[in-house]
Amino acid sequence: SPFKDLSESSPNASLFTLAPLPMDADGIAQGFQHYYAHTFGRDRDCRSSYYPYKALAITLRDRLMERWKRTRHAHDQANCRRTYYLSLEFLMGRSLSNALLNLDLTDATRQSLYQMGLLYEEIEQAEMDAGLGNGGLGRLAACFLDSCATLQLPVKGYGLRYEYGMFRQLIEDGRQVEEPDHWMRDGNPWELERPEYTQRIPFFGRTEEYKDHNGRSCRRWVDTHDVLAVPYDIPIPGYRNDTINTLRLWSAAATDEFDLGEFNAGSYPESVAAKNDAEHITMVLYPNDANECGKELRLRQQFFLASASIKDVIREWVRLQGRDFSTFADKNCFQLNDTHPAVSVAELMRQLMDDHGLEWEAAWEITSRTMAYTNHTLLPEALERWPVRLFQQLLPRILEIIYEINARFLSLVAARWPGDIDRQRRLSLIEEGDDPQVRMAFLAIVGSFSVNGVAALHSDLLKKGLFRDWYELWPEKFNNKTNGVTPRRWLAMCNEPLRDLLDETIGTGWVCDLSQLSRLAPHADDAAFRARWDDIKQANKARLSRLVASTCGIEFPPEFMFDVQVKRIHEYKRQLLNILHVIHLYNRIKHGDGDLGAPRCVLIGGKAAPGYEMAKLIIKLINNVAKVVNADRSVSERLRVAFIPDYRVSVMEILAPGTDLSEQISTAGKEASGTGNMKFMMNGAVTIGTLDGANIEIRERVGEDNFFLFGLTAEEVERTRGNYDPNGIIAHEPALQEVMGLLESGHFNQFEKGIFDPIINGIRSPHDPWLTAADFDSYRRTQLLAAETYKDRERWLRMSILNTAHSGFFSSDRTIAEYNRDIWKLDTVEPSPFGSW
Ligand code: B1H
Repeated sequence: SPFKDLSESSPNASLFTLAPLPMDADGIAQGFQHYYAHTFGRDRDCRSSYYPYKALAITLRDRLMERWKRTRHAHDQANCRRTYYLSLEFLMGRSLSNALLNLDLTDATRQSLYQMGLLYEEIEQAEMDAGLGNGGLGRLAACFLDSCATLQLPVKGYGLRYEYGMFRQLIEDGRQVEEPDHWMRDGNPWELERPEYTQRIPFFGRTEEYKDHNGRSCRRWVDTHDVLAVPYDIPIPGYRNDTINTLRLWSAAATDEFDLGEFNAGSYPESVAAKNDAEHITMVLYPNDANECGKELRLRQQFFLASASIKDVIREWVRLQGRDFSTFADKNCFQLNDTHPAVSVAELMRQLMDDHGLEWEAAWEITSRTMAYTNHTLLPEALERWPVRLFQQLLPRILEIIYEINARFLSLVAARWPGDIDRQRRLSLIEEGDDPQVRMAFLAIVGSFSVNGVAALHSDLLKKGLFRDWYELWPEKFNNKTNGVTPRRWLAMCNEPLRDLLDETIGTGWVCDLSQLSRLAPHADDAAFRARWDDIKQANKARLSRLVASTCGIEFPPEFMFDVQVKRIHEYKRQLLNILHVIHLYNRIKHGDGDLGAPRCVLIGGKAAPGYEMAKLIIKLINNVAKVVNADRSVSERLRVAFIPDYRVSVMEILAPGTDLSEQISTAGKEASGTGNMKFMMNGAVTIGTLDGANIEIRERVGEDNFFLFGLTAEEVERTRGNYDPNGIIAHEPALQEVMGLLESGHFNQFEKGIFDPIINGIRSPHDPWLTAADFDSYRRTQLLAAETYKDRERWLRMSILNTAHSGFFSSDRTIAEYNRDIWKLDTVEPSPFGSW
């Protein structure tokens, strides 16, 4: 192995007596020029922005590196309790601007680049988004890492290093076309390969009984096909505090063993090529937001993450503490980001018993005091279940352990509710039937000491609905942690003009204590302050407008109201309701109705899962409506519509600051929380929304006068089920009837006859679970109110300021402080001083 220890005589010590790197413009320029000219060999003829980006990234990584080692050293020294955030998704976006902001190097870097004749704004654009997530759940993980580092909590993220992230979305003839996102093709300057910490992950094979050296009978997993897990570390900088935490991403690689049979039969190339299979595990992110896919490769990914991460944690444990696991649960906590890594419950049991010789009871005591589970959705189609036969084949030892967990658990249920067979069936980890399934959420609950939802309403609905039996059994496990977003990326970084105004008005403390934004509230009554607020919003709208012009070819006049809905395309999120309202406005304008409030630009963006036909059809409808509206001169002076392709983190950084009206219009009870709603609010957008997810808490904080509420409540939605009559509603509401008339006449698909029939039938179906027709009228009226309010400039500016002022609660710093207070119970750790290791 190339990783053996150096001999004792090696001059190791002097390697680490480096002076800290300079943190000023000259120092940055020096580092930059060195990498640009010497490492990448660029000269005058090179015009590409990619090499300046890479040279700058490595210059910064050097400065992260020294702090990173100091943080790691401090964690080891403190022998502190730690948390591991296990997630199949980390939607990091770009890292350059974030590193600059958190290291306080933004101004120095701009200046030194400028002196070298380069524009930072251009170089920044060369970085590809790290799109290793679908949407809210993945971006939440990224915000949480930022907050943990900023709060100096010893938390490490564990995920997968997908070669291909979230697909790139093109729009061709109004339809979504997917392209692979080979985001690492030109390298990733932020990662550090750690081959010395490679792990072996078992798959397939069989289990057998054997006697250990004490004559005790044990079980083991044999004849496995192993895959290597190679870790790559990404630095996670805290905000100006010298703490750098770690995100460790696993990459799959083949072992160096050959199938000797094939090898000896002379098929050397074939047997080497067969190794490809192993590397496929981390090839691609599954693009199914809130939708379970049930593919074997996905289960492989889940076990690969769980097994490699747990092995890594146990390796560190043994290095620092030896083989005594008696205090393991006091020092370690795994937070499961939904059920995707839930197989960790059984895998930790397996490693403790099979690899480290613990008895069942001791292993279970540790596991069930170590795991904590966050649920992110109530949608039945997103609840993970895996066929028992798949487990049997791929992970036979894990299935055995799940059966044993279930048997012991069901006897507990039988003791508590004697004879209640139906309850045992309801609570069983195994769903019986022709093709029995493992219920992953139940495995996560049994094995965890904490179960939380992601907004107040969602956590409540979990207790009353989906997990009702479990709540009755273990009420003390259940808690709520309302989501948040990081104010560094989502305010300080993406909205520089507003950041400067905030600094000037209330000081700089808000960046790490967002509740201080409340001190803005009195300024809402100050006309001069409102004028400055207005200027900033207009500048941000102009920037958004340039983006829309360049990506969609449509002009958005900044004096119009900017009405934005960006999120994954899903029926429950009701982009359809939005576009029906657009059709309604179009219809009113065509009929010469002048009473529509302010003119508006409607922007919609988001990706549809590639196999989700209805979602793809909704994209097509949006684009077709946009085409008709924008082409009609008599309409486009009042209304414009665009679909922004390839919506992603770096696009939201431009959209959130430039938005006036934030669309959060899901069917009540369906959106667990939402987090885009919080980003818009922080940047001074006013929300039009239903009483769903975190919208409820947003409205509570900003006050009902500063929120445009419409639609049925979650309870009313439930009560409507079974006696819903959309056709009756349509017949009694002329506005909706006219909209349906236009749709049904083929007005938006003149040369594509019938293509929107599935949408029309959905709206008219008494079984439409999303109740689009039921909420239309309320939505239409509330939209009218918003457009009228927008015309009252001073009133609107007040609302905008108050939205920012009351958004402090939605900082992920607050969320993480609550996770820590109630679940993790970690102490903060300061990095060791320079040169102390
Ligand atoms: C959320 C998911 C999700 N909930 C399955 N569930 C996935 C489910 O690839 N998969 O199989 C991927 C993602 N994502 C979102 O989580 C909720 O819909 C939002 O309401 C919430 O804000 C977000 C963060 O909690």
